[in-house]
Amino acid sequence: MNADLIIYNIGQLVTGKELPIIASESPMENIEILKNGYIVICGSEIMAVGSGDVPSKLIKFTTKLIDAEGCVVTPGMIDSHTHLVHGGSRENEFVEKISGVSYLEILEKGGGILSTVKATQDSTEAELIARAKKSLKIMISYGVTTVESKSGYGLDSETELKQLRVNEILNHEQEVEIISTFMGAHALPEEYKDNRDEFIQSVIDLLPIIKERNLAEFFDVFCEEGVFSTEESRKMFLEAQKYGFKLRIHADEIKNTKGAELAAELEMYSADHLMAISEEGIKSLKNSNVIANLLPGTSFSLGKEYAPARKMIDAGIQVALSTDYNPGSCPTENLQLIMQIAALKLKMTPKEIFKAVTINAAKSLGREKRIGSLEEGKKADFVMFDAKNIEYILYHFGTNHTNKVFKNGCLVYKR
Ligand code: IZC
Ligand code: ZN
Repeated sequence: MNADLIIYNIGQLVTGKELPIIASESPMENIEILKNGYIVICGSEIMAVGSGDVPSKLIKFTTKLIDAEGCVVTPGMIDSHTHLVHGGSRENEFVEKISGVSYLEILEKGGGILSTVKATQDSTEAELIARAKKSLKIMISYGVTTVESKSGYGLDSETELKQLRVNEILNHEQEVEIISTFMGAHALPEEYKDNRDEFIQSVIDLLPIIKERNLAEFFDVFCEEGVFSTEESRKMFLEAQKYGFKLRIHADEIKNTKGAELAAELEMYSADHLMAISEEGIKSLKNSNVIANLLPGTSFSLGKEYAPARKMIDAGIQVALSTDYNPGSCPTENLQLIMQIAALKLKMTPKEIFKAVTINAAKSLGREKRIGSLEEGKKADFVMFDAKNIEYILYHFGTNHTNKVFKNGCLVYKR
């Protein structure tokens, strides 16, 4: 095996490899950071990672060498919760929202998610693709190389399938890897107001069709007061599990409905949001392998409480961070901004934050053997930053610190 590419003179190489947890430290600070590091790449994979001088036997006549000039390199970042594929936008609700009308009040009036549903139903597949590609380009520019993307703006079989097909097409037509989630239970369409069970059954009926066409790997429900109850959610999750879907949940976002407890009970991959998690919920997650996927951009945008990240991390729960990119509660593709909010508002440390968007996000998507850290045999997805240390990236907020982004060993973004 010959090295195709070597990045050397890396000031801080955040490999993301998990080290044994030291009792006196946060259980999320256990990621490896090498000083004066290098990465050796062969094809789309990592051949070697180390610090000090690159062993000369690795450097062949044809090897391309890149000097990182003492800057930070991290694994490609993973945005593990987005509503990427949608039509329209919701700036028409913005002034109302900042004047204090709540997210659920807007939804009850047929706005919010339901207005995006209408715009998504009215969009062609080509329009949705073009729109999502624009967002993905922005995401790459911030250092994101893998994105989870949910349906849920169809709520009818035709549009749900259209959104999921768009996920599939995006995987062939641009560089970011898309991981597809079916979220048919995102809101209750108005015509089902007096017939909730019928709608829930229609979601269940779609499961085998989506499975057969291999259009989604995960199943998600908006389990929330006024949306889908914990019992309704459990019923759909159990059906999805039967068909082999992996589970993730919108849990305890606005009101506590024991969503975290349900995630632990059904051994889900992630429980997302958790702004209103209870002590009991924290206990359940602590005794499970569920990743707590926090989305502080949503608290920022809705003017809501932040999830009690410190309490969860100190209890031993592993946390991921994502944008929640969507046209309503968090209209931003910028994962670096979310990481900066996590530092300033969730009081997470730089090491915890980089763990949250790399190896923990990979775990929340069941991809930790392939991506999320820079280790021999894993995919060569990495970000070269224009910063000498990870603290600087979080401290200097509101700006993009990315210099170059590589996906599968190929340069996909250059400042
Ligand atoms: O469109 O408002 N929370 N779903 C649950 C969302 C936010 C997306 C939206
Ligand atoms: Zn969401």
